[in-house]
Amino acid sequence: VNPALADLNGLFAGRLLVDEADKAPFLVDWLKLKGDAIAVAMPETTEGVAAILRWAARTGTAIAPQGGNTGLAGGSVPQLARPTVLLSLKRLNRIRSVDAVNSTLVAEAGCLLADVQAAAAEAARLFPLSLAAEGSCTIGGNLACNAGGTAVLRYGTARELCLGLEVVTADGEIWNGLNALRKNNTGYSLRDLFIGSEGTLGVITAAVLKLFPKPRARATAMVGLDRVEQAALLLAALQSRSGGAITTFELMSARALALVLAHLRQTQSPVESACRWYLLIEVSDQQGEDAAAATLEEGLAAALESGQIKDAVIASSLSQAASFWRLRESMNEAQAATGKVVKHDVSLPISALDPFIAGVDAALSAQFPDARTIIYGHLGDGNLHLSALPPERDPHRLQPRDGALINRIVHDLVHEYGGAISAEHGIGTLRRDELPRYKSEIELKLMRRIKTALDPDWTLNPGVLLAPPDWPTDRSF
Ligand code: FAD
Ligand code: LAC
Ligand code: ZN
Repeated sequence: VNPALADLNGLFAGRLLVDEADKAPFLVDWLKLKGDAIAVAMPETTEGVAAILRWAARTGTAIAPQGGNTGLAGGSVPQLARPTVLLSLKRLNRIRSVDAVNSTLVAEAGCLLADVQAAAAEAARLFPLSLAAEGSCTIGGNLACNAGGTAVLRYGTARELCLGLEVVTADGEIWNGLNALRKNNTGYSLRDLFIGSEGTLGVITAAVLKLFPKPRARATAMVGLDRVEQAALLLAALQSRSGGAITTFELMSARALALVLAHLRQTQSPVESACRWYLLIEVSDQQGEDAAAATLEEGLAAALESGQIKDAVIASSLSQAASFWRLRESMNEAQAATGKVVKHDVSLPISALDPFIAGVDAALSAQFPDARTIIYGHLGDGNLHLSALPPERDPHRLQPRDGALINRIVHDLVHEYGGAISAEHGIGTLRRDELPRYKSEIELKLMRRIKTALDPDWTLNPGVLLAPPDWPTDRSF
């Protein structure tokens, strides 16, 4: 046992876990990546976080912040070359205040996203960030990754939903930036620097979040069609017709839908016609139920008539809408049940989605004829999740080197079309070594300068996002 740990134990109010069995659940992530830590610290206050960071700076220990451990980029469990304390924010989980006049709420980092949504709803407001992991991910993790989800089209990513932050710096100082200002041009936006920095620049301990009026009505539909290009045109048409009231515009390939239906043991698809692509569309507005449904009905009827889409079903009840959502939200579980999956999270201009998909399909099926590729994602944001599933009869068939080749094929094509190799999950450790291939040297140099300015000893998540200077080059995760 590290002797400095005894000292740490006395430093903060909260828990320190050192037994292997107690630490174990924190050290494996959703993708089954394993990590290691000399201890798991669970502070209950911001001051407790600061005490841990000061101890880490003194003892040269690395710190790996963790929220709900639902991240999909390999950044939430420490896979570090130095002794590391995993800093779980889960017990720092109070809603500090709700301000109905300013339409803001202050939540501590460890609040579950679902609890933040519930606190907003209690004040008759909406906190719109929404993703399938919302019952287990934390608002601190959402901000650290600049999470997206299924309502970005209307409300923006986590970054756009945050007005202010409280952050503990690498040397253990507390920055109280919890202002609720909609406008603030008083220098560099430190808030925006910490958001999306994946725990490499500071530990987020609380945030001021923006609330919105609750929509008075929602209308939900599933649509079948054969061309992604037509889906992009449909989005533009529905946006015009509804005055920008489309909240969700999600895409699923036929294989993705079949996979999730089989996983849920559902024999019937909600959309009767066999199509190459399916969409989950939601309109939400302030006009009332009839108006939302009418917008969707009229828009889809026009699209059916012009042959833009092949089939459409509008949910006639809340439970039917929930059953459409369940298909989309079970997509990750359905994949996890197939074995080792090579996942992607790419973003492209919406106009490039169609040619990109054709190119990637051709390239992957030439190299891996028996791998099964599924595509789904947030079409309205130009964000595709593309996963290569293992061949059905041989779930261990895809080897790590196959994964690397698949990544290379997908990401090179993304780059060619002016896209990004991560849209919403982040770089983590999984994409770290690919980043230099796609970012310009000047961007990487500036990122490294920012890292060394804020965390000169590389205490915070060393090896996440950027490799430290002394990083062992022969180590591959
Ligand atoms: P963790 O996984 O614990 O951590 C993620 C990263 O943030 C790590 O690098 C960690 O060090 C850092 N971090 C965590 N907390 C803090 C903090 N307080 N301060 C500083 N750094 C911190 N993501 C989307 O964007 N859109 C989706 O639609 C989506 N759907 C998902 C569906 C499923 C079923 C699953 C399992 C994941 C999904 N994700 C999605 C990914 C994941 O849920 C998000 O990235 C989420 O924001 C991570 O939050 P977390 O609290 O679990 O963070
Ligand atoms: C989703 C996750 C993978 O969209 O981001 O389901
Ligand atoms: Zn997603």
